[in-house]
Parts: sequence; C-alpha cells; structure tokens
Amino acid sequence: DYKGIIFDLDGVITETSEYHYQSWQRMADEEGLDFNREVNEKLRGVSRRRSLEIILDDKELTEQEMNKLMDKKNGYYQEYLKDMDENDMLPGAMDLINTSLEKGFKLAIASSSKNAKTVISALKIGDLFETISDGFSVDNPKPAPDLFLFTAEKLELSPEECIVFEDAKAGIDAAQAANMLSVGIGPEERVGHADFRFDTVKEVELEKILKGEK
Ligand code: B16
Ligand code: MG
Repeated sequence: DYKGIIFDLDGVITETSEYHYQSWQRMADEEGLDFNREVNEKLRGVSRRRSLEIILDDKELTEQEMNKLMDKKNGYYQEYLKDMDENDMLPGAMDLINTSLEKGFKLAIASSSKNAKTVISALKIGDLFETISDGFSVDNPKPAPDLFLFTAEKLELSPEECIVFEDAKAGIDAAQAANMLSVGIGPEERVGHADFRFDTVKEVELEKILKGEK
C-alpha cells in the first residue's frame, strides 16, 4: 500500500519556471550566450549547475567563471522570489495536498532547488510536510534517484510505498529509478513515460491513481 506522497516543488506546487527562464535569459543576454525558450525546456527540473552546462553547450569555462554566472542568475531569480506569497500556489495544488492529508498520507517535498526553503516559506505551506529535501540534500541531482530515496528514508518508508508527483522528464526518470509510482504533470512529450499523467495539477484524480486505473 502507498503511504507517502512526494511532491516536486517547481511546476507541481508552484510555477516558478517562468522566473527561472527570465533569470537565465537575462544572464545569457548580458554574457552574450545563446539562449531561448526552446533550450529552456531542457532545464526543467535540472540542477543549477547542469542547467548552466546545457546553456554553455560545448563552451568551456573555469570553475570560477561558472560560479559567477550561476550567482548572477540566482541573484535575478531571488529578486522574483521576493514578490511571492500564498497566492502563487498552482491551481489545484492546495486541494491535492489537503486530500492527500485527509487520506492519511505522509507528505514530503523533494525539489532540486537550493531556493526551495525560501519558496515554501513564501507560500506558507511548510507545516503541511513531514520533511523537505532540496538542492542541498544529496550530491547527485535528478535524474539520479538519490533525492527521492533520501526523502523516502526521512519519511521512514520504503520506495515502493511512495508516490511521486513531478512535472519534469528528469524528475520522472528519477522517480522510476527509485522504484516509486510516478505521476507526471504536463504534456505527453515531457512526462508521457510516467505511470500516470495529467495535463495540470487541477486535473489530478488521486482516487484513480490509488485504484490503479490508467
Ligand atoms: P535553483 P524542482 C528545480 O526545481 C527547477 O525546476 C529547475 O528549473 C531549477 O534549475 C532547479 O530547481 C534548481 O534551482 O537554482 O533554485 O537551485 O522542479 O526540482 O522543484
Ligand atoms: Mg519541477
């Protein structure tokens, strides 16, 4: 039986991906790097460092130069976060969290972001989760299973007892590698390989997932 639900943050509980995009774009423009929305699609759910590597493509930079560009992007991103509040939950996210709690599930957040704690406190939802894992929790980012396995351990559950909600390809890959039930939020091209898929959080039917109907 499933006992725990692990939520991704960006793209499942709140929509920060536009802020991430605007921040990378501004940094890239200033640095004369090629970047656009199409390349941005590859950054969904991917760590900050890996995101920069994708933008740089085959350009080689020193560790110091890379850190400078990551700090620059993160500074812009944090400016956006200052304006966030509880109204920035994705439609349906609060209902899904409440239904999960009513059904007796233990809840967790597992985000690749090093800004996850800031986002969660802006949304004022921290108390609803037993544990929160973020970009500082493990060394190997998604698509490696590490973050989800770490989170299951914190919940004191086996991977097989956990359901993961994710909007990113890298996130579904990670959930599958961790041996958890995966629920994709988004289009077929991105998360069609998940065990279940819904276009938006608002459309998620937890009953259907628990009954195993696809
Ligand atoms: P940061 P998630 C991910 O969060 C974002 O989807 C991804 O776009 C971002 O690059 C990554 O966090 C790292 O974020 O620069 O704040 O550490 O979807 O795993 O909640
Ligand atoms: Mg995400």
